[in-house]
Amino acid sequence: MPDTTPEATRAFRLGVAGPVGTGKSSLIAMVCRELGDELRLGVVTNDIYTDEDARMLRAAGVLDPERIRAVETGACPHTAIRDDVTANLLAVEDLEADFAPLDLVLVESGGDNLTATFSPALVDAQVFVLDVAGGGDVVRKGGPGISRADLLVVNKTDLAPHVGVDADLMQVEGREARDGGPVIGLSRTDPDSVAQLRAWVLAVLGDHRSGQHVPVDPGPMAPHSHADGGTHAHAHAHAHAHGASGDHSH
Ligand SMILES: Nc1nc2c(ncn2[C@@H]2O[C@H](COP(=O)(O)OP(=O)(O)O)[C@@H](O)[C@H]2O)c(=O)[nH]1
Ligand SMILES: [Mg+2]
Repeated sequence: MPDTTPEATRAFRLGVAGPVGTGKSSLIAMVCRELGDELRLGVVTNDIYTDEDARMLRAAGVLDPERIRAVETGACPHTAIRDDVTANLLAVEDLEADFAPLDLVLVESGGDNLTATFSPALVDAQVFVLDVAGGGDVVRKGGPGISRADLLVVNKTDLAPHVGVDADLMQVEGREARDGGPVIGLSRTDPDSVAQLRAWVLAVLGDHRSGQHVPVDPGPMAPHSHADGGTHAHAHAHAHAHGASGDHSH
């Protein structure tokens, strides 16, 4: 082990949150593919009872499988990224120690909830991922991740015409909800959008390294969805659709 200070081995930790199926694992695979040659990367996934996300990412072949670790969160994935981050911190620190020095560790949330956010004790910055298939009104329903994550991604813009959603309008509404904060409309089929994501990651990493990046807490799960019938119904529709499909590919 080289004699390095904790600072020297401390990677930039980037959380990726958002509802199940919006494309968090795919976005992480994309970042690994785009930046794996120039950055030393690690990934931590959070799943309720399995290591499905970690296995999907290992199978994608975008990163040395050893650099992808799974945390099994039990029933409450949002707790493991927000209220008791111990298991996640240990996984991140193990990765950083095993592969020191790392530049970037990506942490995928379990995605059980529209309003789950990461604690700033776990990540330095966070991306919140929505997709057009979740419905054009989901941005307006809001939540701390949508309004205050470091980046909002409106994913799968290629699907917009098929699901009758205006992806541009979703992005406009996202910027309004975020007081002009960054929003990227993303699709793996749109190289310009992939380049925008890549540039954003490099910019925030640069800010982190130069001490200009200030971690922001988006705030706890808002008194949002369970107080508000509309949002409540939406969140559960999402979960049920996923469960009913029997698709565990998230
Ligand atoms: N059409 C389309 N599908 C995508 C895109 N990104 C991801 N997906 C698909 O969305 C589904 C869920 O993706 P996944 O990354 O597992 O979502 P997660 O549950 O948020 O991690 C998978 O079938 C992906 O192939 C995209 O840009 N366009
Ligand atoms: Mg996933």
